Amino acid sequence: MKLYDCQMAPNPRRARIFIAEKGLDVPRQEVNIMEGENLGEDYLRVNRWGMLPSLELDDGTVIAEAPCIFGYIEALHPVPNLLGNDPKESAMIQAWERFAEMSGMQSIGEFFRNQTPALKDRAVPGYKGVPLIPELVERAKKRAAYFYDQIEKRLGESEYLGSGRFTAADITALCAIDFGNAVGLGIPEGNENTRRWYKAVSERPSAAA
Ligand SMILES: N[C@@H](CCC(=O)N[C@@H](CS)C(=O)NCC(=O)O)C(=O)O
Repeated sequence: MKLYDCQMAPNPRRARIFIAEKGLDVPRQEVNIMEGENLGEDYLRVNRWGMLPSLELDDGTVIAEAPCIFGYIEALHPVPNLLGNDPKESAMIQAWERFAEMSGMQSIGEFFRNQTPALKDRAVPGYKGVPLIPELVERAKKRAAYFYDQIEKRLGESEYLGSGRFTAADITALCAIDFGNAVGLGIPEGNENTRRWYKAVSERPSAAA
């Protein structure tokens, strides 16, 4: 197995943390997104969507999309469980994991990309020719505020996001929030449930991945 990775990008980190939680050692190959290496011929032969992370299996099969990588690894290495022990828990973890990506990761990505000149014709991940729309920066702030508000409420009723224990939902939310911290869209003042949770998940050894 090989993980196509980009050390500074938040979505590949989801896969790295998941792999670390499983105690696995998977070789990695760095792909430089800021320099557009992911849109070059070599990487497009690996992943036609030009996205990271990708997990290449020994038979050459390539699995794209972090949640699909999670599912594959969990099926092979079920312990420790990160995707749910029964249908209800699995569904809740999946719902919060998807929310963390689609509301958290994507709004923070929209905020970052639409004001970053280095990505001027790459406002959407995975391809070129999409111009920045500066007005989207303000909209992204509202989307991110909604994300932070929702997880604050959820973490007031549950110790972790998807379940009462650490799971894949927490991994994706942590990666989204650290991306937010890096670009100036971190946890709002007063969101104490989120801060309590953030401290706990950040202290796990896997967070260094
Ligand atoms: N839904 C995807 C999101 C992956 C994604 O957006 N990855 C970003 C890096 S954080 C990427 O590949 N960007 C390519 C680009 O900016 O061209 C997943 O779950 O893996």
